[in-house]
Amino acid sequence: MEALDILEPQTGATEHTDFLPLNGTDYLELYVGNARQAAHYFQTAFGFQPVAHAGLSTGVKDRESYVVQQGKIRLVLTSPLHGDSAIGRHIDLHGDGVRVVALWVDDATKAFEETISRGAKAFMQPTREEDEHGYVVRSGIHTYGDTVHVFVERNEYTGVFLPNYQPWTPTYRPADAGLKYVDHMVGNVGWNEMNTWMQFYADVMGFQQLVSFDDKDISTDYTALMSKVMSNGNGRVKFPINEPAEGKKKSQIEEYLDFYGGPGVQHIAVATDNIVETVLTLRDRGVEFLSVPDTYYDDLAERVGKIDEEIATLRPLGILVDRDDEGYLLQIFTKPICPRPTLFFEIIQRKGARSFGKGNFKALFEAIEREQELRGTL
Ligand code: TYF
Ligand code: FE
Repeated sequence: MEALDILEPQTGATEHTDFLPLNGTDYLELYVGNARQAAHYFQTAFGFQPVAHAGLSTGVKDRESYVVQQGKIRLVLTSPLHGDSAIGRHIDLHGDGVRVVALWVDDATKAFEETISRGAKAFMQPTREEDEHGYVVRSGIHTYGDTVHVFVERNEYTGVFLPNYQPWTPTYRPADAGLKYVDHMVGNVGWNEMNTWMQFYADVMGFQQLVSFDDKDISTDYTALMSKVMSNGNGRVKFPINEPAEGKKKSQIEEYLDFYGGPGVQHIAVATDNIVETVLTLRDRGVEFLSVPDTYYDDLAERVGKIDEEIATLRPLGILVDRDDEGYLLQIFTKPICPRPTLFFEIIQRKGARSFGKGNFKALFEAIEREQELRGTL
């Protein structure tokens, strides 16, 4: 089978009408303890640009949100303004984390109706919001854990982000780091729940499994996990889903579940078209990456064949390389960006490859285990 064939249902049907057409990821909203400082971190360390703000000064009474953007990647950082709030409880339970994975659609009412009729649990009824820049319609459904998908219809909106947000125009604007778009977002789910959530994305959202040779059924010395990738029809939205498995010691997925207090978003993979430049910039600004042993590079040329980059350039930066039948990819993983060992980022550059880096899993998971060891959580 080719690296990334979509597994067709065994019904004889080969044509599917996409009942949930997605234009891509619209935004990711993180609930965080201090949105102001988180925005500063994403500006300073990752090179996100200030876009919009909502809070007391814009008539919002219960929360403050900062919107930052780089390429097509839009993050919303939200904190509650009072105690005993739903946002505050989310932060208490999970630490800083992704609450909303918002998807850009042409019709948020239809997206809601199609998914609800297929069994989704409603989070937000289709809601129209408007201001002098036009209108948006948003609706939402629940997914794993406390995570939700919000469908955003914004084709008739020209404002900076959403109604109730004002442009945020600080003079502090560190340069961007070359990040372009969200490549994939990974969910960690509970023991034996992977197939349930794959079925959810298939049945409720019309996604299909990417049958790639990097389906993970992995046990390194300690880390054991299973993972499969679901993709929407046009391939713009890809959700790998991990579940823990029994291994010699504690699975990194179990560690996540313990600290996050259940299922949630594990990593956000963001694409660059020059990973060397991007990683140099991020390192310079204090972003910390996992490192692999130097020996990883000894047989790299043999494993991946000819690549455009010099291995001598990749080695000191810790950039990983993998090849599939369509090309190759370069990737690197940050350490968790929060006190809890939960959410982290992946930087990825694709040069033809559409897979997820199977050839790197062993080295990567051993690097994660070394971190677990340091935390004493193995
Ligand atoms: O998204 C992926 O599949 C890769 C590899 O816990 C990966 O980025 C898989 C599981 C995991 C960390 C990275
Ligand atoms: Fe990934």
